[in-house]
Amino acid sequence: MKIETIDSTPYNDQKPGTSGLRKKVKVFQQRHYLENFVQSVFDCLDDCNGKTLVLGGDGRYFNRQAIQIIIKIAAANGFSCLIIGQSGLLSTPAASHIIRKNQAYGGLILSASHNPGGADEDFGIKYNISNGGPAPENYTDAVFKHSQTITQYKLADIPDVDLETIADVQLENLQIRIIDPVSDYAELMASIFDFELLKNSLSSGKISLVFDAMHAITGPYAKRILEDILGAKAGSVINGTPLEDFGGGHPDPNLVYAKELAELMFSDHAPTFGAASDGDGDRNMIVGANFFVTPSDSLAILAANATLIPAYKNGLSGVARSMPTSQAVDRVASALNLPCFETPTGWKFFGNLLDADKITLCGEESFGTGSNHVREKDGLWAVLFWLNLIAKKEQSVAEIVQEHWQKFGRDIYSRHDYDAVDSTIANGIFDHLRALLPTLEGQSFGEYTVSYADEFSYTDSIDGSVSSQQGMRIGFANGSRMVFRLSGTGTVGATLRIYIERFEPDASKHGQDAQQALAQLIELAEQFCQVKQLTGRVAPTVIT
Ligand code: VG1
Ligand code: CO
Repeated sequence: MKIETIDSTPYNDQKPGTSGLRKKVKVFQQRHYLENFVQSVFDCLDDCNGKTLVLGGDGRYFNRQAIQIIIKIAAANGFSCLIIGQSGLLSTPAASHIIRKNQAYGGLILSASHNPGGADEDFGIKYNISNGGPAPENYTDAVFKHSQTITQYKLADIPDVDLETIADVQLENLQIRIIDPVSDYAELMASIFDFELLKNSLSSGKISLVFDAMHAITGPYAKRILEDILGAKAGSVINGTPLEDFGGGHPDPNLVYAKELAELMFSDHAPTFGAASDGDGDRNMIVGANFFVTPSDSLAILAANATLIPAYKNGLSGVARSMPTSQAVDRVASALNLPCFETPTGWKFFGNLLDADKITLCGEESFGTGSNHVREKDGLWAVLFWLNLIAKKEQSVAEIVQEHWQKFGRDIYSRHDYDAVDSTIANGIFDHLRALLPTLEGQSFGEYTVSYADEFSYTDSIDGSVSSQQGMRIGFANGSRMVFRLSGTGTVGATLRIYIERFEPDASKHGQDAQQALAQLIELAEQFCQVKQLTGRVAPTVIT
């Protein structure tokens, strides 16, 4: 195999964020841009020789071209086996599983997840390590550093690979395996959940469902598992064909962007269960008939009921949530006497805890939940978990949630996002907050007395690594909390996220609308950060 060494010039903006490197497609299409980053990833690994690499993406614009380029760079860097999803497709959780199942050295996942796709939209790339999970920060920091000085990359002189045909192809020392992207993952799901029970409930129509794949990667997965294997009515999966531009939408599973599903679920002909997934299939939205489940509650409910699921019947070793996620799961952990960890935002922080079996379940407020079955959050897994619970408990989504609140109290929760804020203004807001926090402790604002105000820093209990500046948090004496963070996945300006929660033990008040119940805290958050005043906006871009 002829290997060429190509001279290149470095870029200074290849810093991976919360989940990989995300930029506009046009940025990725610059000369040597993708090549530099991929070579930097490989240069920062110990030795790629003779190793296996998994490759796939969410099917967005530039996915196929990028895969052909990466194949040539991987071949030139000595990988001996490339496992690639047919048509270049792999959902993020499926990629994680395939890395683990094949004991691959790692994988490159091509996705910008919930960011829109298309020639003028976003592309992304992320390296996952041999446990199947996102590379830790010390590695991504090293890649960034290397990318700023890289001067050349290697390219194998081989023809483009046929990604459409499932086959094993041998190119001299390199084996290329084009695999069915769904079958291994479907098998894994069958090993976790009670598929017989699910078949009975779904094929009989006892549970009716609509799954909105939002024209992203989960379409083929949901169709195969929910319709073909479990017998849900044909057409239960909507927007099920992956499109390069996701049909022009945001593949972000919330009530704003999954509009078609939201309208159906809040109508008088709503099915028993509704769900949606994001661009790369790692996140989920759960909706019952006329009832929305907050992701933080979803995590707590899965933890509280886990022993009803075959794979978790012996109980959980522990649970974890990201810092801005509500404290609902903490209440479950304390009732079940389980360890409970609080990590920074982003799945990479759960990896060590899962590997060390300190936790079995974990999740984030941003519609991500997962378990030790892979090292990524997993949208369809959460959907199957809920379906399994509904079938087993013979209750509706609303009944399950309300019963949970009665037992544990309700953590009323909301996140307000301000997208595309001018970066100077956003930085100003955080400088101001940083100065304000130390002055707040002990101060009272109406019924809210500040008991702590700090900037979250995390020390990994397994490897001792420290991640600082992970968001500002203000806690109140009555258990309420607010958190301010800047997003690490946006590609335009800065996205400011404000997370607000209040605990309500009184069951007679559990029916409240979250925005109303949180109104005072929302006002207080504005008083602290002044985002509306400084940006001239009247409302958040998205409220979840
Ligand atoms: C967001 C979410 C975070 C999630 C991340 C990646 O990050 O808040 O919880 O892990 O997206 O998810 P940020 O930095 O924008 O707040 V995904 O589905 O985009 O891979
Ligand atoms: Co995602």
